[in-house]
Amino acid sequence: MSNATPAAARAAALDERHGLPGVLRFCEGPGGLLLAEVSNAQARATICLQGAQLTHWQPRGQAEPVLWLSDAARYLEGKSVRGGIPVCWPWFGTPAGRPQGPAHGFARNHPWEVVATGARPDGSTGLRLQLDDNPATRALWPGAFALSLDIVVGATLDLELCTRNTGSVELHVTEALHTYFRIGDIAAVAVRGLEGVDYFDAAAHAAGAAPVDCRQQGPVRFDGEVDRVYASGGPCWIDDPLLRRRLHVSATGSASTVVWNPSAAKAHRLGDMGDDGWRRMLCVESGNARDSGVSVAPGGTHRLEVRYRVAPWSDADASAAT
Ligand code: TA6
Repeated sequence: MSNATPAAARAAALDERHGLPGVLRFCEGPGGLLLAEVSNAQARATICLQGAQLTHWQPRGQAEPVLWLSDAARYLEGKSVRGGIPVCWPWFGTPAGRPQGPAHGFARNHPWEVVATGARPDGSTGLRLQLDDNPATRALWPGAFALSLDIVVGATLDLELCTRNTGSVELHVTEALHTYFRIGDIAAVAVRGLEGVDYFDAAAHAAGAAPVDCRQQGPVRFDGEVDRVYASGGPCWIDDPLLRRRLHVSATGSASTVVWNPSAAKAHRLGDMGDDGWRRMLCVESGNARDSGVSVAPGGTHRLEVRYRVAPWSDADASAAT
C-alpha cells in the first residue's frame, strides 16, 4: 500500500512521462506544490508548476542564485510564492474596473500542465508549461486562451510567454514576468539602460504625491520605495558591485519595464519578505503594463520573450558607468 501523498503520486507520474534522468525530475515541494528541478552542466533551476513560477536559477560558477526567493515565502495552493518569476497575466496590477480581481491576474495562482520537456543540443534543458482557460479562469475573466511558457535553463535563462486567442472575441491583456533578482544590497546597486525613459511613478501615485509622470535622469538608484513603470522594453541591466556581477535583461514583445523595491515599510506590510529580505532583492519586470497592453485577435498569438544573462563584473565598467 503506497503511503505517497496525492502530490507525490502526481509528481511520480510526471517524472515517468516528462522526467529526464540526471537532468530533470518532478517532486512534491513545500505545501504539497509540485516542483520541477533542473540540474544540467550549465545551471540549476526550480520551477513551481503552480503559476509556472521559476523560484531558483543559478548558473554554474555563480556563488549566489540570480533569482531572489524570500526565506519567509509561503507555499500555499492558489497563492504565488514570494520571489522568483511570477507570471502576471491577463492583467498587471489590479484589473481595470474590477478591483476585486486577484492582483497581477490569475495565471500565477493556477496549476499549469507540463506539455513537453527536452535536453537541448547545447546542454541546456527546455520545458513547456501551459494554462488553458477553464471554469475557474472563466469565473474571473471571460477570455478563451492557451497561455504557454517556454523555459530554457542554461548559462542564460530564456523565457517565452505566448498568449494564444482560442476564442472568437479579441483579447486585451497586460502582462509582466515579475522577476525578483538577488542582489548584494539595494543601496549599492544601480539599474542602467533606462536613462531618459519616461516612467509612471506608481509609488508616488499610491501616496497621492506628484508628479507621477516622470523621466529617468541617470541610472536608477534606490533610497526608499521605488515602483516605476518605464515606457521601454529595455534592454537594461543591474550593476551589483557587492556580488560583483552585472545582470542583463533583454526582451522582445515588451513595451514596459517595471522596477520595484518595496523598501522597509512596505516589505514589513507584505509580511512574507523576511526580516530584511527587501535589501537583497530588486524586481526588474519585462512586459506590457498600463497603457502598453496588447490586443490578440481571434486565432492570433502574442509572444513576450526575455533573456537573463550574468556578465562578470569589471571595476573598469563600473567606474566608466558612474
Ligand atoms: O511590480 C511592482 C508591484 O506592482 C508593486 O506595486 C507590488 O504590489 C508588487 O508588484 C508585488 O505585488 P504582489 O501582488 O506580488 O504582492
